[in-house]
Amino acid sequence: MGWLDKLKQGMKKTAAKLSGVSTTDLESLEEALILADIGVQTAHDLTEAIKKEKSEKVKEKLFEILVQKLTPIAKPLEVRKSDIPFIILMTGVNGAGKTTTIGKLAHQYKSQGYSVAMIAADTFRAGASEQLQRWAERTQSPIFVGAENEDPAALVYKSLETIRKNPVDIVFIDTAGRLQNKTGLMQELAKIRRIIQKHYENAPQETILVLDGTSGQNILSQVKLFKEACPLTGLIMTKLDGSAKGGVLVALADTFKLPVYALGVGEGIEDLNAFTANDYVQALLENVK
Ligand SMILES: Nc1nc2c(ncn2[C@@H]2O[C@H](COP(=O)(O)OP(=O)(O)OP(=O)(O)O)[C@@H](O)[C@H]2O)c(=O)[nH]1
Ligand SMILES: [Mg+2]
Repeated sequence: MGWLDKLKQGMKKTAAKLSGVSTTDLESLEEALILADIGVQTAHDLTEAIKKEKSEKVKEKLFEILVQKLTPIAKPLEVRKSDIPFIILMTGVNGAGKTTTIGKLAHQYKSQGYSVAMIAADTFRAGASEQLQRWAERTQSPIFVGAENEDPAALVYKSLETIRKNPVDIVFIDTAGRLQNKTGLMQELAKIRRIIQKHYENAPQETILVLDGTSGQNILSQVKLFKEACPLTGLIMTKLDGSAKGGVLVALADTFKLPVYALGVGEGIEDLNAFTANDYVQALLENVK
């Protein structure tokens, strides 16, 4: 199955929120857009813009506006060869898909010929390191694992010391899940970031917030609070399959200017792809007439 079909399949539940809706009935369209988690204001703005459309081509207009909105945040995650080791710090709330996404990305980069290492800086949850270890084995990537409850920042420091002597192209740092309102844990994240900078001034090149696509509007608060604690460079949204709230990406584009690098539509190693506005909007509006 190609990516677009996979995305359409994955976004079925979100698209279902817009099924049976006709672009000629703007009131029900606005309602359906809200139900798909696009956000109240955004849904309103969209229908207002469509009202102004004089031609019959209302769906095309809706398509065009959405693509225009999303294009600025649809950016690929580019590894800059001049900036190696390219360090990618993964953050997010519990269960968002951080560890799985590292596995999927490592797989992609390995197949492009990059060397990859992983640091399991989730030293608190039992089984967290083992989970990353399985992805390291699958992708044949070296991995740094700490002792139980070891200070994650200390582990990161030690690991980067070794990486300095044995350079790799890309380093993924997996961190423990943390709720955005837990100040202590957010400070820990900032500390990990500072520790990385003791080794490499320009690092981490990427600090990615992984978002669970089933969380709906709560995602907006996650982005806001993580961003305050630790500068983010981009977002990845997982679990678009199984989510009926996939429209929240549009709300993200309206609220923050952060790039969205990739979308996850399943648990498998191949179930992650770069986010492109066109494919996403096509999947979203699949059932709109
Ligand atoms: N359906 C689906 N499941 C996913 C996706 N991404 C991750 N998962 C599943 O979500 C669950 C949690 O994923 P993890 O990668 O462990 O999430 P995490 O953010 O590392 O979790 P913590 O370390 O506990 O905070 C696992 O069962 C994954 O297989 C996705 O895109 N779609
Ligand atoms: Mg994890």
